[in-house]
Parts: sequence; structure tokens; C-alpha cells
Amino acid sequence: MRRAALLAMVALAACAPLAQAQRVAGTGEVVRQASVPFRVSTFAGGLERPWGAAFLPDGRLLVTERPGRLRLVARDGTVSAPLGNVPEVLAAGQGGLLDVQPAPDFATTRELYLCQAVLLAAPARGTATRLVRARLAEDASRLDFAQPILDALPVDRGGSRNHYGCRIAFDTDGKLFLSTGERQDKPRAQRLDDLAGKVLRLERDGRPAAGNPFLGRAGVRPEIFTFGHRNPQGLARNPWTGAMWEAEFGARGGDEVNLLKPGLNYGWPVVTHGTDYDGSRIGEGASRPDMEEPLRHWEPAVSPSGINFYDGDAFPAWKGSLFMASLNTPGLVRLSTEGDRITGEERLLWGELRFRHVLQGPDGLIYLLTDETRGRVLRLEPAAAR
Ligand SMILES: [Ca+2]
Repeated sequence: MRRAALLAMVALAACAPLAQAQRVAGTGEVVRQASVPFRVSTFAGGLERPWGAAFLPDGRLLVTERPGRLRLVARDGTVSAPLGNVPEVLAAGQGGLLDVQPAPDFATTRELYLCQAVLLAAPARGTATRLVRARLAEDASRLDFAQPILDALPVDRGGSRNHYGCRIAFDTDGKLFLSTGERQDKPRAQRLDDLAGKVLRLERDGRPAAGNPFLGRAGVRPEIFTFGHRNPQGLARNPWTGAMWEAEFGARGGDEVNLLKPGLNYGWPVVTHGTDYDGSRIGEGASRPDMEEPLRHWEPAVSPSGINFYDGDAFPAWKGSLFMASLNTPGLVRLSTEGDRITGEERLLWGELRFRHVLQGPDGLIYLLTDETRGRVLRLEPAAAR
């Protein structure tokens, strides 16, 4: 019964032409052609290219703006002035101030982590993904401490301003996971003496985490947890299994959701289900026995950015879903999961708006960051069935 309903839902979603998209995002209108009817309203506005966000224990929402600002959104949607003492970023191309994530013990330490693009001066002279450890001042007006703790070296000297990855998540042991993009230099994803195109697992001070798969291996960076990634902007811990899930952009098609297992190779650019932008083949084909297959892949592209699992009570039917913010085609993907498997897919607000991130609020509602110059935080709440 459940499976039949799911299949019908997927078929419905697949048939909905983009031209019929409702264009309701943010208006307060009810979306009824979904497995659960919901209302979409604007919770907060006036944010320039919001990229990362996280709720604090007091219910306020920390939001980054890609040009280099960090703000707090109060529970009534009021947006603060930019916080002081935020590190300088390289705001160009896809780079800037990207993710933010409070430490698991934020309530006592006020510690948080930022991921950003950085331009390093001579002698390095190039760009990289950078992780910063910071502390939010008691009055929340500024960071009273902000210290870079890891650069995904070597720097890019080829002039790329793209593919930084840059999502942060914590595992059940409190270790910090950081995704890094391959900086549009494909072979870097397979090089183990290189931190680009990887997912790293770190102690809170940026050192390689205890138990990492390559600790003590000569010529291999001990921070590496998994490798062979292209541009991973999605990272989320499955709250039921504790496993870390990842989403990454393919080139033309080949977007992926992966289940991360220590030390494994996720294939890029040796294997991919997509092609290059000119239609030419990349690498050796779609799969190889010694490389990990994605849990799911998409052709044509959906361009997945932030992901998060939903375990709230406001949408009981969606408990156990993985939500994925999609840029192109713009919209929200909902994947049903059982354990660490994907069992179905539904597309919401499809063709409406580019979403950079999706997260669950302390109220169990779903919050979306729009990828717009005048960006917003949208809120989805259940609506009564008609
Ligand atoms: Ca892959």
C-alpha cells in the first residue's frame, strides 16, 4: 500500500510539466499537488545570496550571505545587522562566506564553525576552501574569536573561482565533517596528498580526527574520510543510523547522493553517470567495481546544494525524508528513506525558485534559503486538506 502510493506520487511528480509550476513560493498560497498539502510563506527577507544557515538552541537562525556577511534571524523573522568580526572572504564566482554550523555543545561554549573561500597571499598565492573556528559573543552582535583552522591545500593557481564544496556537519562522536570541491581541476579529486574533492573528518581544532581511515599512511593526508568527489555542497547526518550522507553536483547530469563510508573512492572523475558540458564522455564510464556507486543519481541534472533529514512532528508523513535544495531545475527534492536506503522521490515547488539550503526548524517546520540577490528564508507549514 505504502509502496503503491509512493509510486503514484513519483509518477505524478514526473508528469508535472514545468510550465504549469504554480509560482506560489513565498506568497502564503497553499500547494495542494503534493503528498502533504502545505503553505509557503516568507519568514525573512533582505538577505543577499544566503548560503548556509543553522538554528541556535534559543530558536534564532544564523544565516550566511555569500558576499561575506553573517546575520541572525529572530523567531519573528526580524533580520539583524551584519555581525562584527566576521573573517574576510573571497567573494567571487561561487565563493564567499558559505556554510555555518554551531558546535554540538554551542549552548555552553558558543562555538561555531564557518566555511569560506579564501585568497591566500604569496608565497601560496591562490584560492582555497577554508574552515574557521569562531565564538559568538554573549550579546550575539559579533564573533569575539575567529581563527582559520584548515585550508584545503594546495591552493588553486589556475584562476578557478568555483567548486569549493564547503558544507559542515557533525557526526554522532562530535567529529566535524567538511566537504571540499575539486576546484574545477578534476584529477585533484583522486589525489590523496591533496585536500580538494574530498570529505574530511576533523577534530574540533582542525586536526585529523581519531579513527580516520588514512591515519599514518605515507603520502596521504590524514584528514581524508572519503575521496573522488566533484563539488559536494550537501552533507547531513542520518539521525536514525548515524551515517553521513553527501550530495554533489555532476557536470551535465550525474548529480549524486552518496552514503559516505570511511576510506572509499566515490569515483570522480574516473566514473560518473553524467557527461561533460559539451556532451563528451568523462573518464571510463558510469561505474567500476572498486568505486562507490551513488545511492541515487540524476540525469538530467537537479543541481543539489544543501541537504537535511527531517525528523520533525509537523509533517508526520514526511518523517524519515531527506530534503535536497535544488538550483537547476529549481525546487525541492524529497527523498523517502528507510535506514540508509532511498525508497522514493517527490519534487516540490518544482520549477519555482533556486534553493540553496533546506533545514528543519525547532518548530518542526521546513525552512528554505532562496538563491537570489534579494534572498529570503521561506517557511513550509502543513495546510489542512480541502
Ligand atoms: Ca560518484
